[in-house]
Amino acid sequence: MRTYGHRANNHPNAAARQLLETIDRKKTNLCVSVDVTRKADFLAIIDLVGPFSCLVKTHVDIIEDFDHDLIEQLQALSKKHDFLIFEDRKFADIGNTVSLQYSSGVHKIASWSHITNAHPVPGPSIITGLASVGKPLGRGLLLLAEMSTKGSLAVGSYTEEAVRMARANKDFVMGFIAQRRMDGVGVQEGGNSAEEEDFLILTPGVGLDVRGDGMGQQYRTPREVIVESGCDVIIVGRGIYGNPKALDADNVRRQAERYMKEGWKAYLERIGEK
Ligand code: S5P
Repeated sequence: MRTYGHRANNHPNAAARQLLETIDRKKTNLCVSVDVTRKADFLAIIDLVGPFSCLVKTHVDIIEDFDHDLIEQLQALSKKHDFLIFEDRKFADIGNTVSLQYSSGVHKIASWSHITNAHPVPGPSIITGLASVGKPLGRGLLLLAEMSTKGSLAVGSYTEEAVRMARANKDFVMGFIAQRRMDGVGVQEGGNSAEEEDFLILTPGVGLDVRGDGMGQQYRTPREVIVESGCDVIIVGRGIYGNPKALDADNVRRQAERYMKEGWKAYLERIGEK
């Protein structure tokens, strides 16, 4: 199993390279998902978890007092703590519509988010639409090949088609939101193996203390995700910041460090350097 550093040196996708370099430099494969509705809480949590993260995942459409200053502060924190930004927009429309949703509106996602994601449900045209905006900016796209939720429909041939769509668009698609490595998935008999592809696998549904949230979310441990399923980045939200109505700064910092250490320990085990 190759190291993050080795993969960074060889990756054809600029955003993937940047993420792998950040992981290698900071020795963390933790992405913190910050799903809170107040700008002040959002920025405070990111300032606390930034030192432990390679990537910060946002849902800016849930923030009640969103404004342009929030983006400026987010970008300043990204520089201060050396992490990338991933707006978890989950685009799912026709090419023309997603290109407008990605570039325009209140949020102007493409102008500040290094990475975003899309559901493959509309077919390859969703990648064409998003790439028309994101590729000239050096952005990267993740396809949702699987989901962490109970009863997800993103399984079987849907997942296989998602991987084929990615293979046909490697210049912009850098990897997947998925629950396991996708090497060889969807490769037809007699077809090329997945040898020269290196899709990054970013995996949500990660928690050390509980197995679910009562609303369909399912949690696995960093070890299950990184060692057993061969994923690259753990995405952790509530396991780190807890209840946003009762934020405890010391605990947020402690939990971020805890998940960072667990994620890195699992990676070292995977590459055989335990
Ligand atoms: O399959 C998925 C895909 C995503 S991007 N399952 C998920 O949970 N997510 C996102 O990861 C979800 O939108 C949320 O922002 C985060 C998980 O948050 P947590 O609080 O359950 O760790």
